Amino acid sequence: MSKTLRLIALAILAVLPISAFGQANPYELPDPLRMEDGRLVRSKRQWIKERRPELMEMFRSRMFGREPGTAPDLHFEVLEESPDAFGGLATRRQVKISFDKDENYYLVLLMYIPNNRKGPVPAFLGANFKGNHATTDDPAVMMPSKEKLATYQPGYVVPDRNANGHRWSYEYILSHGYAVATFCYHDVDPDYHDGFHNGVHKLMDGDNPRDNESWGSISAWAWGLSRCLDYLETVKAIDSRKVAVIGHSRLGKTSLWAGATDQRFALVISNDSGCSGAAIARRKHGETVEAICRSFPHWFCANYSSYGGKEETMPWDQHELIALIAPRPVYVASASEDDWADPVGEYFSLVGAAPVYRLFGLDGITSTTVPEIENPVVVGRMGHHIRRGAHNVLIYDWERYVSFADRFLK
Ligand code: GTR
Repeated sequence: MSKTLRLIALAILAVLPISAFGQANPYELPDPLRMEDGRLVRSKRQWIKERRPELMEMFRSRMFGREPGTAPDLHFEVLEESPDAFGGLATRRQVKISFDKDENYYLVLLMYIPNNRKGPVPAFLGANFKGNHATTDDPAVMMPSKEKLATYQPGYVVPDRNANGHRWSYEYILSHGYAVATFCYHDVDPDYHDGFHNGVHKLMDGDNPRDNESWGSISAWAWGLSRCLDYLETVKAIDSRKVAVIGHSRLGKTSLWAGATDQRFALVISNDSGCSGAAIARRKHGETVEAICRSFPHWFCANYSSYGGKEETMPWDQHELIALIAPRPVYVASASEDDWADPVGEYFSLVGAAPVYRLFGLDGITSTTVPEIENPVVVGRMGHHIRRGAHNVLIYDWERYVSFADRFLK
């Protein structure tokens, strides 16, 4: 079957009997291996030198915006460290990662490093929603400072300690030999639309006027993940060539974009990233481009909203965001009740990216039958599961991520 026919077949199958997840718009995916000038990509070299940069340009100019280079004065200060975390399982370290000389712009990274290690260990890195203190009941984790809180959305209410602890299975991760690091995403760019005067946009853009391709918040959070990786590169206990970047929901969109923009990330995990993350936009199932741009215009560059209701005119689709991770391992997870994120569309972005992995001589997920709930699938460097239940990150998800990472990072 020709490539075009295969893509059409995939499109038709994709709207067939997966009634549990509802119906979707019929669609035809752009071929990730077709250059804008019509040429077909035939080699790894051509992908790396020509097609990948073309796609990066597409995502930058039309979706996430153009991220700047590194911070003007990146420096690190260990604020606290103790080897006694979780009854001696891990060393906790809290680090201020500052972006400017005067330390007006910084994030606080919370790290746990397993004590039982022989050499440098691989790590998971991901941003969190509610603050480091909300990821655990560890009482030594610092609350956000008053000074930091003053930069968050007016009226922001500090979540309770451990409010999101169920999302961070620290002891499980650590006991499997991984370090784990996280920061609150508001530290990098508070998640509300104030015209980009807050967060690192202000620092990095200065007085430069914004245009339709200027970076949005997802791009800023991804930039923050890269600055954390800069720090991890200085930590002897961590093998910085083995850092998996992970995120849930809007932060799953962010981990995918971080994996695309920063190829130092060795493995990329999208947990329920949905619309503008792993989900195929053309399916228009659950959240659409129009809906997301209406609710969260600040997440993207201004150009993105012009595709609202016109997804079929997008010169790309989200399988090409997955393809930008190739040849590195990528995992896409969904939850059965998370219809808003379109689990079927999330699955098909893996299938749509598989031809690019193939170009690297790697197997990928190619079955056009969406796997059953809680029937995880790993093929080559692609992993997938649909957890039973709602939009969340739970131990079931972490168990799959750790076992997937074991294949590549151990
Ligand atoms: C929803 C949004 C989704 C997803 C989610 C989240 O309101 O529509 O795209 O990002 O928020 O981040 O929890």
